[in-house]
Amino acid sequence: MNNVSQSHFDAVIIGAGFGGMYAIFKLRATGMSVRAFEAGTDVGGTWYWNRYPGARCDVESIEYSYSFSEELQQEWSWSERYASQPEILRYAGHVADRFGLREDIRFNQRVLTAEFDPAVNLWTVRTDKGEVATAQFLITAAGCLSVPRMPDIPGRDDFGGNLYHTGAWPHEGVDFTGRRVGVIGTGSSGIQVIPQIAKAAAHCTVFQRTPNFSLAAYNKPMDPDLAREYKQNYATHRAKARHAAAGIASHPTPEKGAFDDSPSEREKLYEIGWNWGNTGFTRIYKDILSNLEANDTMADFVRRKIRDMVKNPDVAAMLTPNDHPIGTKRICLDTDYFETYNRDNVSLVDVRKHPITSISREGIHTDNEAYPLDAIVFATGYDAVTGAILGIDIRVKGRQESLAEKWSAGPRTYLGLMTAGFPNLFFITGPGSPSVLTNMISSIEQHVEWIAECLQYLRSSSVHRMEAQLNSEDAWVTHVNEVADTTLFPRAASWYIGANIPGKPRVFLPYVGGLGRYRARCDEVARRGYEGFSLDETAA
Ligand code: NA7
Repeated sequence: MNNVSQSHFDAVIIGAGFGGMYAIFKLRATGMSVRAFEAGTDVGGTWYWNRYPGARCDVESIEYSYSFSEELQQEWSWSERYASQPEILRYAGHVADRFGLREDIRFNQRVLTAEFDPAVNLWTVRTDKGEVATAQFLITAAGCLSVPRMPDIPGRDDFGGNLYHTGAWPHEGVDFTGRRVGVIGTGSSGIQVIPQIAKAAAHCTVFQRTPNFSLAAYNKPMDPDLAREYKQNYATHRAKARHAAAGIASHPTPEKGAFDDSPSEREKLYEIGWNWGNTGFTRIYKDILSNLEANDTMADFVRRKIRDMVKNPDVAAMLTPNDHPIGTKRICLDTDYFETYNRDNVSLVDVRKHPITSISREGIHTDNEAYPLDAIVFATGYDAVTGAILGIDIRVKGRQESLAEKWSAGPRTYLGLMTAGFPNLFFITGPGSPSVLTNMISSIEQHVEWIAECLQYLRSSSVHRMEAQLNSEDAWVTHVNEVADTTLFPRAASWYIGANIPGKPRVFLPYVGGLGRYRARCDEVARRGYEGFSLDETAA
């Protein structure tokens, strides 16, 4: 089969990360033939590419795993509270082996184009290796954080040392011993990689544009009692996660607002929350992400923690976030991040004050200084949520606009699952769905299960073509924005809103209403015979 250059399937899946893998499993289980294309040489998606030292999940490992197989969740054991990238990649490989997923995946093939022919109700997908596949259904599982972004700094490619991006890390690893390393970016990736680089390098210079809120993860070996308890009660924990806002069972569902407690009671709760070491910290009170004054009480608490951890008060001030409410950029979880700035071999450069002007053969230049370097690490993020989808030329025969053209002012979807005018095309964790605001695996499972059920319904009712209706799409886009506007999220210039990419439309990309509420809506739509979608029974 490996040499076949054209073939037909019920569904083609783009990507073999956690979304694509589960889609293969689930659709196959319903009797469909599938073919997945994956640009990497193995499964794992984001966890395949992000091999930088310190890469670790910010959802507790016990929850960051598939729930669809009782045998799988009983037999797999995590070694740490927060799993490291190598362990998550081993888990992905284990799942692929256990369910024989690799036989339906073409690795090392990047999908370049996909075209739907309405005359025959078929998608034709072409890859960079010349393989062509046709399918009635096309499912993108290309990842929300899978297109690394390296800013175009003048002279970048003239640099005489090595350039790295955290999201495309060399598989053989990098030895920073004795080297002068510059790191650009202090988002989750920068905050994880900087302490690791600092331990090895002769000197680590961090180029920071925006300081971020980060909580100590208090990572540790897996507590055997917790693991045992989870395995005994997985059904209960998973059910809770499925209906939780972030798809995480351990997150609190607070009833009180921050001002329902006295300042000292708040302080006590924040201290407990801090020592918990979990992103659920921002859910201690129900109004942290919607009321700026409430948010300030929590932000101030974390700012004080930063001042306590960083010995040099000037450096502490530079590291203190003050341009966005806490939680409105993805909150980071770290191991020794702030303490790393107490090391003699680490220095911090404020590039908002003194912007990077160029990179030369020798190193990085700001408007007031030159920093000679042997290596530069870009921890500068991704073209998030839409980048991977729009990296593929997606078209419908006879329709003038490509998907990229349709979305030129921002993505438009109905439920984040489909977009009007592009029949039989489904997005897993697409824009307009909770995706990156949740435990991705919870969101992936919800989408894959909804899509698999939908495809079964279409087949059993002889529907050959399905697409989102324009008016339901318009209403959903309005709803996504309205819900975002009831929160503090739009106040941050974050990748959630496309602000990290010059020229990217500023549209709030994920659905902030919570996974539980979103799931109920999707289920209701299905129960009503896929309300808001057009179902066409005409056979091609
Ligand atoms: P992020 O969160 O997008 O962070 C990127 C960082 O890089 C952020 O600090 C940016 O500063 C900085 N950046 C980007 N471009 C530049 C330039 N040109 N100059 C200086 N600094 C720059 O990406 P991550 O990989 O850390 O995390 C992505 C997600 O992965 C994370 O949220 C988790 O969900 C996992 P800025 O804030 O834009 O001023």
